[in-house]
Amino acid sequence: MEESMGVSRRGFVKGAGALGALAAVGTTAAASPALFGAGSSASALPEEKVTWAHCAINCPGRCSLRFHVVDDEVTWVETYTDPTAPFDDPQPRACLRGRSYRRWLASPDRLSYPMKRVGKRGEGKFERISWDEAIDLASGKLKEVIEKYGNEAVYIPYATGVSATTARPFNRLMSLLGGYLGFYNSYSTAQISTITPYMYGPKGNTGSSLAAAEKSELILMFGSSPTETRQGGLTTHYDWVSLREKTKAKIYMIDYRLNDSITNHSTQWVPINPGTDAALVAGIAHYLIKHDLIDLDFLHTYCVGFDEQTMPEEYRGKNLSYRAYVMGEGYDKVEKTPQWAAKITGISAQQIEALAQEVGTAKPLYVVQGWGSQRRSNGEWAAWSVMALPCLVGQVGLEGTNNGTREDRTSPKSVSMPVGKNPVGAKIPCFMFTDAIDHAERMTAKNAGVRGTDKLNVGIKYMINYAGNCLTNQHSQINLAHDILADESKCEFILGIDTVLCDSLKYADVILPDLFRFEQTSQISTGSDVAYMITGTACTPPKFERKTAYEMASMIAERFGVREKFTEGKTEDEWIEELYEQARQQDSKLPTWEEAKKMGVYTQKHAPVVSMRKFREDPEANALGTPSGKIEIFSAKLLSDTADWEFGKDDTLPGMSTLLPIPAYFPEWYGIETTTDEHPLLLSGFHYRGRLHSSWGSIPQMKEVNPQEAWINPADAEPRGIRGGDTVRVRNEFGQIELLAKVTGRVVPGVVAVSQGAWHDADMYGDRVDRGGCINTLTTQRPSPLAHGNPQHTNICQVERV
Ligand SMILES: Nc1nc2c(c(=O)[nH]1)N[C@H]1C(S)=C(S)[C@@H](COP(=O)(O)OP(=O)(O)OC[C@H]3O[C@@H](n4cnc5c(=O)[nH]c(N)nc54)[C@H](O)[C@@H]3O)O[C@H]1N2
Ligand SMILES: Nc1nc2c(c(=O)[nH]1)N[C@H]1C(S)=C(S)[C@@H](COP(=O)(O)OP(=O)(O)OC[C@H]3O[C@@H](n4cnc5c(=O)[nH]c(N)nc54)[C@H](O)[C@@H]3O)O[C@H]1N2
Ligand SMILES: [Mo]
Repeated sequence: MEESMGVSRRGFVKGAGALGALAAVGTTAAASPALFGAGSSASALPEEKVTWAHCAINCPGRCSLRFHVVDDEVTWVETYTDPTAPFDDPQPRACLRGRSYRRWLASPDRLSYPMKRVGKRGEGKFERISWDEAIDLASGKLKEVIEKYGNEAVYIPYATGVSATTARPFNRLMSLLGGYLGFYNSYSTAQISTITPYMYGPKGNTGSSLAAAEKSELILMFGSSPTETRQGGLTTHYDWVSLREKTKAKIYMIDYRLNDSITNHSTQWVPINPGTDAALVAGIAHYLIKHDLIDLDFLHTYCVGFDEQTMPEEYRGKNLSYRAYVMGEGYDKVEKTPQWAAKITGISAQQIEALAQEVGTAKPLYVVQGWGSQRRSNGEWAAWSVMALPCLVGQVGLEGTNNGTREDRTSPKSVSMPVGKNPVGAKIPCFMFTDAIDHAERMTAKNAGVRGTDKLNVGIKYMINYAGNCLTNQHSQINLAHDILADESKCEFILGIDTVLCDSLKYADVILPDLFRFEQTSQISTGSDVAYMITGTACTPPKFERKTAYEMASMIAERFGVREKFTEGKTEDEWIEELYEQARQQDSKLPTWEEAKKMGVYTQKHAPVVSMRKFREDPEANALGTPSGKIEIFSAKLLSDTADWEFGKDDTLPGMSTLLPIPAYFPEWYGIETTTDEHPLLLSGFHYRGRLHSSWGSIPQMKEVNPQEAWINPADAEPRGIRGGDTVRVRNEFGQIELLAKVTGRVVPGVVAVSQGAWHDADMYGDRVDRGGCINTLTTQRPSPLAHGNPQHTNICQVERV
């Protein structure tokens, strides 16, 4: 790569080098044409170093980066582009975000020194302190909390800002110090990950590769936008684009937005009301049953619960099957005709019938879902319904099909630094940590999904928030989160570790300034249909007083006398190399460590996977891990697991006293059927191309090209006098946000779409109006019924011009 650079580019590098240096001391640099051509005399050129690196945030496309460095300053960032590589050798090229890392790396807002809080929590007032004082404060308070409350009072919140083989140093540290309250679930997939094992068992969880859809005749994609959420040159976005080039299949995209994955292609948009996928599937099922398009052989051989014949013994004769539900014989006794589904989904009955006819006749059929339809208050049942659809027509486990879950991804073998065994057994659903700060004494296994113990003994008193913005910005109901966090008698100490003062860090008592993964040795394995691994080295030595998280954890370990146990005598670089050698022992094809560092990007091609192929071939020899060994469209286990749980009456169908044991539809609590006069519109979120959650959300150039907007249909905008570009206020019972209006037919009527992850920007000791447009000012902390997951796309609102 270095060799391929011509003189003109070197000239540019020199000029930009001066800018890089400026940026590091706090001036935002803008490219100036006068700099081009500066220093054209070759002898004056300073030496340039180029290092490999990878994006380390929570995007599946952790793409390759190349850092160009002059005089220890990053002058520009590019991505892997090898013009000599064979055409069929895809490359993990970074998107705009990755390529703009220098704006973040050298941002004037970058954290550079340890700090302690001097204002109120959430006010954002801090004062520089020494490392010694910072580590003393953090360790001293940790000791005090452990002594006074026990280890269950320490918590490491869900956080996704760093991905690498050594990304969990604080969990390792806390395991050595007697443990911490654990969590289960993720904010990404709580609902679908919880329901899938009930249906498919732990073995049948993974989907087919997207490449497997090349051979399909019909592809249905629910709640997914690979172009936006899988950006980069070698992740699902790549697979999606190449699939559309190669396949002859007709593609339907079911979304309440005409998302970026549909634009510029003849893929057909099926505009659906949010939170109603289960109703669409029931409407399709009704048509399939009426027109004899159901694959009864498949349902009777491989599944449980479609009709009476395959109901578990003790549930027979009670009209509890899925068929009984669809035909109006069981549960709510309402026939799920396409007309019924049309009223709920907003899709016309004729279109539902036409779609059902195609679903019933096209073979192979590939049904896939993202996680948009499941991050909702009825998301477990939405995800389950989409998975049931291919089963109704027997399109599972065969060439060109999928089991209705998300597409499979592959990555090369990798081994992570052991976090050790956590001596504290108690776990909470990660979404319920604010409850565990506020009223742990009321949280039990039955009402809050507490695991490992019947009830919590003590509230969270100490948090280590490393690389996450989930205390406020990415959590829900920010105004309530603020009230809970601002009360220092509840959580007594918060240690924050980040690269910028994100909203969550404003609640920290001590802040430690981290180095990015490209400022240290780092390795990551990821991929989709093509797997790849990136090995990076430090672009520059640490600047200001920033340190690695491994060093920080080692310093705290030292204060507790467990440094040796923590490090095992190894530097982080030595750990990374040793872990890599362990991975190589499992896959001898991996290059040597030296080769890996030199090549930067290593790719592995895999043949497309068809999910559940073996089960289809021999369902007895390859029985699923469900109680019946079969696919469960009715789950008795779900009923028994939750028999003594407490839940709200609108957590299920009206009049029912249990959760639904079949993939049925019931209205969301804040849904299209439950809007109010005061809040007549549905408000739903989505993941935005311009940010990774809140990451990059403060970079001015990224904000300029990706403005924070409320998408609103002209039918809703006009009566409110709202025009595109107006500033609007979106409000509900939880708060108010202000942002720009995007008046567009790309969102269904009755629904306002706001991308999640914008930086919350409110005076929390003043009017609390969030002028950053962060949707979590308007989301609820009430968890979904079964998973206790985040229903962050489920909201209602009113919109008005400011
Ligand atoms: N650019 C970018 N990429 C990302 C992220 C990011 O923040 N920015 N985040 C990453 C992470 S951590 C994750 S977990 C994934 C998230 O990936 P997903 O959860 O799949 O992303 P979402 O944008 O929430 O939802 C996908 C699509 O579902 C649609 N949708 C929402 N609700 C419904 C519904 O009820 N029914 C239907 N049919 N469609 C619905 C949305 O409009 C959206 O187009 O993305 C990852 N990739
Ligand atoms: N309303 C709504 N809310 C959502 C979602 C939604 O769909 N809707 N999606 C949810 C999902 S799926 C997820 S995964 C969560 C994600 O929530 P978070 O995990 O909080 O993700 P980010 O907002 O990207 O925050 C990552 C933090 O890590 C920091 N960071 C980046 N690089 C480094 C580093 O090298 N070192 C350190 N120490 N810090 C670093 C960033 O500055 C940022 O503050 O959000 C959830 N929140
Ligand atoms: Mo996520």
